[in-house]
Amino acid sequence: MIPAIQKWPEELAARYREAGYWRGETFGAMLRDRAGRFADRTAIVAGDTRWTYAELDARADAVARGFAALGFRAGERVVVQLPNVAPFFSVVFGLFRAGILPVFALPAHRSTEIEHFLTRTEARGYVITDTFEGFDYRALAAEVRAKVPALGHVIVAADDAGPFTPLAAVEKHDGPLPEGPLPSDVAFLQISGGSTGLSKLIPRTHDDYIYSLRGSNEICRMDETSVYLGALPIAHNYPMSSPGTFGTLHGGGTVVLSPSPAPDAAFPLIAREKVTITGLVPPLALVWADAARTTTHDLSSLKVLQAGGAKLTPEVARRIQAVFGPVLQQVFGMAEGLVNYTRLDDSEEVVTETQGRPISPDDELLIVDDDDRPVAPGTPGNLLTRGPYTIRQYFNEPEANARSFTPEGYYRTGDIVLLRPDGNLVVQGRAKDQINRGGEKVSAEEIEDHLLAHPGVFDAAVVSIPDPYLGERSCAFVIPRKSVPEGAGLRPLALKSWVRERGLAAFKVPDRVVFVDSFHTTAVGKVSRKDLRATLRQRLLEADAAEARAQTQEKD
Ligand code: OOB
Repeated sequence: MIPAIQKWPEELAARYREAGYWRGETFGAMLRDRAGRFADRTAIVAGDTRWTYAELDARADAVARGFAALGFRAGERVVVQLPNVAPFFSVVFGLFRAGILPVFALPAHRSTEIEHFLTRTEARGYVITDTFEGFDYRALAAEVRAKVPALGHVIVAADDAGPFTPLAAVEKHDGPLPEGPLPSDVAFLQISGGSTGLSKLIPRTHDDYIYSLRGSNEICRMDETSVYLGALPIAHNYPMSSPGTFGTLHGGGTVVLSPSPAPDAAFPLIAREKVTITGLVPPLALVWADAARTTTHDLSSLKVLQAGGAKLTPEVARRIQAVFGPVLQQVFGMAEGLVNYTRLDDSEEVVTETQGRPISPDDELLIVDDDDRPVAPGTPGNLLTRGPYTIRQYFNEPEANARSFTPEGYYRTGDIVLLRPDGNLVVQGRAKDQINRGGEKVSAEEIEDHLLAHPGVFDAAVVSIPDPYLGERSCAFVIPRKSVPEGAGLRPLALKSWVRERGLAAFKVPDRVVFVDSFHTTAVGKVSRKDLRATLRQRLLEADAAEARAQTQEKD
C-alpha cells in the first residue's frame, strides 16, 4: 500500500509550530476535548436527529472500534460518499480516530469517479447511504464492487443496507480503541477540482487542517453559540472547513444539516434553529436573495452569509446585500489549502469588489507571469502560494506534482488574480482548463477523453462559456467522424447521454454541444490544446453575439 504523506521542509515545519499554527492536535483529540467541555450541547441536527457532543463522541468511538474489528489499520483509506446526514460525522470522526483516511467523494459522483477513487487509493472500504434524491447508492456500490475486487467492505449508513453491511452492525460499543494517528499524519484525502484528466487526491494533515479551522473561526467569529447551516454538500472542502461544519465543531457550536440548499428546505431550518452562518455558491446566494424578499420565515438570526467557490460579481454582491443587509462575506479558497476571506468589519466596497485576503500571516502569495516572473504591482497574474495549510504534493501523482508545484514548493493555483494595495485579492480569471459551473469544477480534458472514446467522434474540445445563472457552463466542440455510421448521424443529446452513461457526475455532462467540420487550426500540431480551446470559445461567443444582434434587428 502506498502511504499518503504530506511534508513541509523541516525549517518551515519548525516555524509553523513555533508560530503556534500547528499545535499537535488530532481530530480525534479535538472531538474528545469538545465532548468534555460541551458534553450536553447540540453538535449535529439533521432531520429528526439531534446529537449532543457526548453522543457524537461516543458514536465516533464505536465507528473507530468497529473498523478496527473489521481489520482496517491506520493509514488505510475508505471512500466515504454521504449526503448531508448525521452519520457523516460519526463515520469520519471514527475513521479519524482510528487513523483511517476518509476519501471525500461527493454525492454527485458516479461509478467512473468512485472506481477511480477506490483504485487510486487502494481503498478496501466504501461508505454510502441507501438512497438520496432518487438515486440508489447500493446499486452504484454493486456496480463498482464488480469492477474493483479489492473492495472488501461496503457499509451503508442507513436503515436498508440491501446486500451490504449496515453501519449499525459495524459500530462496536466496547473494547479497546485503536491507537490514534500523529498530528503530522495525513487525516484524509480531499478531491481536487481537476484541470487535467481525473481528479487528483489531496492529502491534508490533522495539524494543517485544524489550523485552517482555527484561523477561519477567528475571522468568522465562531464560538459555541454559532449555528452553521450545512446547505452545500458537506463533503466539499468549503462547507467542511471555511469554517464550515468542522470549524463549527472546533468552536463547540451546532451544525444543522439541510438535505438541499434550496430556500424551501433551508429557510425553515434557519428560522427553527436560529442559524447564524452558512456558506453558499454565488448562483445560490442569488436564488436566496430573491426568495428572501417574499419569505415568511424569520431569517434575522443570520449574521454571516458566505459566497464562495466561484466568482461573485459586484453586481450580485450588491443584490445580496440589498436583501440580507451587511452580512455578506466572500470566500476564495481551494481544497489544496489557501483560503481568503473578506473580514466581517471590512468596508462595503471591499466586501462587494474583492475576494478577500488569506487566513494566515504566513500564507505566501506570488503573482507571476507565464515565465514565473513577478508581475508589476497592481497587474493581474498567476497566483502561486505556499503556507502552513497549503499542500506540497498530491497523493501518488509524480507527474502532476512536477507541474502543479514550483521547485520552491509553491502551489500553482491556476487562478489569475490581482493584488490590491490594501492586500485584498480580486480573481480575474483562470489559466487552468477547467469549467467552474457555479462552484462545481469540471476538467476540460477529462470530458474530452470521454467524448473521444465515442466511435463517432474524431476530435473534441471542451470550453467554458458565460452563463447568466451559473457564471459558466460547459460547451463541447466536436468533430464527428463522418466516415462511420456512429459519426454521420451524431446528435448533441446522444453525446450527452454517452457522457452520463460512462458513469460521470451529472454536472460534468456538457451543457452544449457544437458540431464543427474542423478546428481550423492554422499550424496543425503547433497549436496547444489550451490555445485551441481559447480560440473556439472566442469564435462561439462572437457567433452567438452576431446571432443575438440579427434577432434584435428582425424584431425592430
Ligand atoms: C473551493 O475549492 P475547490 O477546490 O473546489 O476549487 C478551487 C477553485 C479556485 O482555484 C478558484 O478557481 C475557484 O475554485 N474559486 C473561486 C472562488 N472560490 C473558489 N473563484 C472565484 N471566486 C471565488 N470566491 O471552491 C473552495 C474551497 C474552500 C473555500 C472556498 C472555496
